[in-house]
Amino acid sequence: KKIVAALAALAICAAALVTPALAQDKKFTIALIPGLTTDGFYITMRKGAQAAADALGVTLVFQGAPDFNPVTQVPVLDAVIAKKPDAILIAPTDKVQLVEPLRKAHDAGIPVITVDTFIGSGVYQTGAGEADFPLSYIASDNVLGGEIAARALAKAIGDKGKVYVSNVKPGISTTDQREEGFKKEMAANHPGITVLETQFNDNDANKAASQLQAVFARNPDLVGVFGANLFSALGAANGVQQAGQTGTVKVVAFDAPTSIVDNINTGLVDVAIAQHPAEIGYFGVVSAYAHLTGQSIPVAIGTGFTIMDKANIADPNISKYLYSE
Ligand code: T6T
Repeated sequence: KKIVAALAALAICAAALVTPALAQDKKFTIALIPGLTTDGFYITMRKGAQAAADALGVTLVFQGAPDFNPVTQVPVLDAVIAKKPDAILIAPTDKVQLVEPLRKAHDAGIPVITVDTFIGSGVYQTGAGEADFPLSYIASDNVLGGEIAARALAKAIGDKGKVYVSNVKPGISTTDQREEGFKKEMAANHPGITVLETQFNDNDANKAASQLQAVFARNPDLVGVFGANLFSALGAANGVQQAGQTGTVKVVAFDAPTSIVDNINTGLVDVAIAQHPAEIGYFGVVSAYAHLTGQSIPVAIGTGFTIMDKANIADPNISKYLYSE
């Protein structure tokens, strides 16, 4: 009897020793769904996410649509949910249209963290509203980014004249907030500046370029444009160049693809506001892993900006924030 009891005790001890080891051996799979796959911003985010995944022994799956559109993103999300990853990191392409599709993941017990963009109000885990179920929101402070852009453009144009915002489309949390911050700063502190009607380009740089030329044709006294994301900014800059207005119509660009360097050096773009997408990806994976291993995580993580201009773009501490291709 004693021997049996001793053996049982031993078995329990062995189990206690083995169980934690087994738990640690579980290899988690974390899915990262970008706004679109062919964008240096999300390519750089993936690199940061992969670095964290490698450090933690996590399998990272990167799956997205070729354009920034809920109609193409939702089927990708459905396919990811069907594979039952341990967690989903996603940049939702619309504040409202991704709520129900993401709730399916939540209802299936898959933790959701949003990166870059948010759903609902972006304030999660409050018990209020229909879209507060994601665990965390990891992103730039986009209202602040818009304010920074406004100050940079105001400085470039001597604080007076007509400008406009080249933007993607309404309903995207990031670009909506950048426009909001830009207009708020202009209205509060730059009375000499008139902000014309926003031009929406559907994330199509060619459309943004034609719009620049059309706005300039209607307003020959146009002095500046704020490109609220990578494609809006590149397109607006191309439009300025095609209109022969390099240096006369000032461009402030959100985002920092490698091609921005030439545009800054030739004076086509005055200032580029680089986000830190690798940081967003890294902390996205770390947060998901922390949650999966029983840690509590912050409901929001704010990542930084690097402001690039002609004076600092050659500095490696600045240029390291250019996006990967
Ligand atoms: O500006 C980024 C991202 O923050 C935004 O949500 C969508 O556009 C980009 O991916 C740049 O193309």
